[in-house]
Amino acid sequence: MEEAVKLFGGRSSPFSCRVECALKLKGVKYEFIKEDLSNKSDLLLQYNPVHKKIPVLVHGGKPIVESLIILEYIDETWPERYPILPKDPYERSKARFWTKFMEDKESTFWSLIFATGETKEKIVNENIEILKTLEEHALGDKMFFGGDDIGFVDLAIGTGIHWMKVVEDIKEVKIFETCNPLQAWFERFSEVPVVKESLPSHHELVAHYKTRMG
Ligand SMILES: N[C@@H](CCC(=O)N[C@@H](CS)C(=O)NCC(=O)O)C(=O)O
Repeated sequence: MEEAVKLFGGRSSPFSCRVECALKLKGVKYEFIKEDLSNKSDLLLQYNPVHKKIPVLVHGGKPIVESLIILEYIDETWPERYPILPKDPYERSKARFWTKFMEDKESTFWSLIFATGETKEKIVNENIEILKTLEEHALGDKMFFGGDDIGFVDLAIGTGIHWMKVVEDIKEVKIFETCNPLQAWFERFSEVPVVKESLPSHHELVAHYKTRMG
């Protein structure tokens, strides 16, 4: 008998969204448990006592935390279905490098939310530099970061960029627009059926963050 899979997540979280995409790509049936982050459930605190964050994947009663670690767990647990990480060790190491690169730069992106004036301008330029680096060194002329199909890096970066476009709108800045190859890649990424059905709408997210940012 298959062990139950539960995802403690939230519709407005890019980290939760990338896990949902991975589960759908693998065709894994799961129960989605929406967490209210302003009133976290006892189960969430029990399953993720260190960071107290979503997403948490619970498989057969055992919790796995941190979205990128969850993606690797999903790939290793259902290896016979859609491959998320490349099989080749060298290609795997490159995929891990780029997801780590983006993870290390996450604070540069989120710091834009409360930035103003010159600081805002500086952070915009830093984000453009990050995207240009991705374009030049990771994407090149490939269809997807994963090659002909989406994989680990696409899921990590694509969900991040969907949210970046929301922050761009709210802060009235242009980051993504200056990166043509990445824009074309994002259009292809967001048209992949599993991604299309999992990403919350841009307008929904703008409304959500506007309320939170006052
Ligand atoms: N590095 C974590 C980040 C997860 C994260 O930041 N989750 C946010 C929602 S988008 C959260 O649960 N925040 C609640 C809190 O910080 O109290 C991952 O990749 O899973």
